[in-house]
Amino acid sequence: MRIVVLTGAGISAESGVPTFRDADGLWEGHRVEDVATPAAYDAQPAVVHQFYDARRAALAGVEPNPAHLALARLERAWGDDLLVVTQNIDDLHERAGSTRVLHMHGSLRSALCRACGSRVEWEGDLGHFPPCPACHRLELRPDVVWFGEIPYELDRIFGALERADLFVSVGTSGAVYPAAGFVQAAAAYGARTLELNLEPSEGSHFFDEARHGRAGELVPAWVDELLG
Ligand code: BV8
Repeated sequence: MRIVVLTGAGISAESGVPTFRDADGLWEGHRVEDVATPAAYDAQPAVVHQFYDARRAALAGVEPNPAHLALARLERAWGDDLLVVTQNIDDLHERAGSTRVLHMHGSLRSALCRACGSRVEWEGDLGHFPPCPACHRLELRPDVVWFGEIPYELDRIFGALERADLFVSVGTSGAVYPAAGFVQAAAAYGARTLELNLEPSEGSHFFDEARHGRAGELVPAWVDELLG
């Protein structure tokens, strides 16, 4: 059975990574358009870097939780028939042991040069505008997909949705497109669809089945069922 799992901020909430919609959510204090759009970066790159440098630094203080670990366990049993597509820019899936992960909105662990287009793994801050290792221009930006930009890996994602027998959505509010439309695409290709979320998402009615609760409990229980 080929499975595609879409994850959002809710899967990292129990690790201490703030979600976007929580009261103290990520956007709190920052208007989305002030930190997560190309226009914001052009207007005030230092503010945008401060936002992402803080999130990158915070990765050192968080660990994968049972939901991330359960998906890594499932991958060891399911192999290539499991693909994780994440909207998250944290590295908790990989640190849990998952290897088949597509970061459709980019990653905090990567920098993108606006001058030469090269990508480089990045640990520290970008706010001091370090030179690009390839072209030496001071044009490195966070390698994340901002609003109005085209998400990464869409061809591979839609290819996997087309072949999927089961589509599972974990910890996402279903508010941001094109990710929020994947459930309908998967269903149209004949896949069964399951939502695992703290509360009904905006697209909850599109799913065949929905289980509501904490990902740290729901995901391990679901994986145990599959691995029987
Ligand atoms: C694009 C990276 C063109 C940066 C992000 C159609 C209709 C309307 C609008 C649009 C549309 N199509 C496009 C748009 C515009 C826009 C959009 O969707 N706007 C929204 C606001 C209406 N989309 C875009 O601009 C996209 N680009 O469309 O390009 C295109 C597209 C396709 C093909 C060709 C051209 C680009 C969007 C990407 C933006 N970048 N992130 C960064 O992270 O800083 S989006 C960012 O916000 C996240 O990556 C994520 O995608 C989204 C947040 O959503 P969630 O992850 O779901 O988090 P949230 O806090 O909302 O919800 C958490 C959920 O978890 C909740 O339901 C909660 O109940 C639950 N939860 C909490 N705790 C737990 C839990 N669940 C379980 N256990 C728990 N413990």
